[in-house]
Amino acid sequence: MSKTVYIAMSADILHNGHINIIREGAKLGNVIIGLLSDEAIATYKRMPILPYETRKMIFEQMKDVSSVVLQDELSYKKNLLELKPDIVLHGDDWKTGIQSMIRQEVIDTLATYGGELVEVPYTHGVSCDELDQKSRAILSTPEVRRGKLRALLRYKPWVRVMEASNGLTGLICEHARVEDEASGTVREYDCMWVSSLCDSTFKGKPDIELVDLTSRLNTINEIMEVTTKPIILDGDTGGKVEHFAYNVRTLERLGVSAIIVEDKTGLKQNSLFGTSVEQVLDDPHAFAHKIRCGKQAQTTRDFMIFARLESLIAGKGIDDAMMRAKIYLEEGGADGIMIHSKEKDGAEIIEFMKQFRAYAKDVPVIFVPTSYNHFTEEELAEIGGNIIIYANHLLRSAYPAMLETANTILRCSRSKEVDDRCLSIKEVLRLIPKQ
Ligand code: SPV
Ligand code: MG
Repeated sequence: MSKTVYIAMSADILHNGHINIIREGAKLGNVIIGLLSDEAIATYKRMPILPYETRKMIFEQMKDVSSVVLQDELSYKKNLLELKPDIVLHGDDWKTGIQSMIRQEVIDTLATYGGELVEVPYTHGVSCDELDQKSRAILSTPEVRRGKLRALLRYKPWVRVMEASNGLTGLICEHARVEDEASGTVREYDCMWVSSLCDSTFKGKPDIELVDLTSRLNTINEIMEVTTKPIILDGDTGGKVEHFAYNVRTLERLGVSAIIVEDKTGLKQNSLFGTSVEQVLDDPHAFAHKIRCGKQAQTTRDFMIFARLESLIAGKGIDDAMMRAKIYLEEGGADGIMIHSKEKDGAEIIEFMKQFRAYAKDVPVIFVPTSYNHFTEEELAEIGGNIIIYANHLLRSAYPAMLETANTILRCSRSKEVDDRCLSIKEVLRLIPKQ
């Protein structure tokens, strides 16, 4: 009887390396492809371009493939114990690096029933990074980019978002990555937040809706030119209802995934001032009407409008926030809410979420934990957060570093003393890759 050969793959971009390994597998027996789910792929790299069902169909057409099964996590263990294949086949490139833990688990699992690991030489000349680079043009088209936030909400336990305020900070959001060897996964930012506070501050202006939409669109364009990740726009109050409907269409056309609008009126002040400045909340029904007009104006299913609740910022309490949340969702048709708070202990967020989750189990909720920053992402997700935004941390860390450099040069009448904490010119020149 033929042996069974298990090969796990994500194969979002199919290349000759995949074909080679399937061919090798077919020489050894009947090939079972353990095809990674979209969720599993999203945990270790970007979201797949092709959904699971499409990738499955492609493999099912291959003559060297006997069957395709779902592998819904990076770990092979569950499938191996269930299917007990005689052989697991893999390229020999996983002996070192973050995949080595997964390899060890495969070896240990195979040992429990006498299975065998066969490793074949990795197909050189195939660079996934290069293929990924080539696919960037597709990934950054408005159609593809726009739908990514909804997909992330489906696939990820929470969506991690970082502030991007220009091309350079956009590149940081795009490329920052930390490998977690223990789980064999890679951590990246999923999405970018175009903050009104940071966009204004980088321009030397106050955060009072003075930087107009045309200027904000320039920022978005700058970021889009060099990135592929989805964008959430901080839409301030959303402006006049009549303008909001137009602006939603513009954003949608550009490929922005979502806008968050806050329920304030009059001269908008940044929320982190709290009640030390006048924070005037809009009439809840008027604000719901604004959201409704935006929802009616949009032409795709992808685009999302989040209603940002400022009750806690304005000192109006949880009951007011709950009352407004219901109106914005039920009358306005908002796709989700953002609950904002500047309390350090996070107690009011926890209390609000208890009540909100009892009312709406699945509505996406956004947190901006600038003040209550001791919570980990896991803890925030546990409370009920779906999107976690680090709203201003690149700006806030860059400014003191730049100021210190400027002052040190003044003090020393030369730049030698700051050289150690500056990027070398060589690094600067290599920082921005040619497209
Ligand atoms: C922003 O980043 O501009 C925000 C979030 O609106 S906050 O500054 O916390 O109000
Ligand atoms: Mg803002």
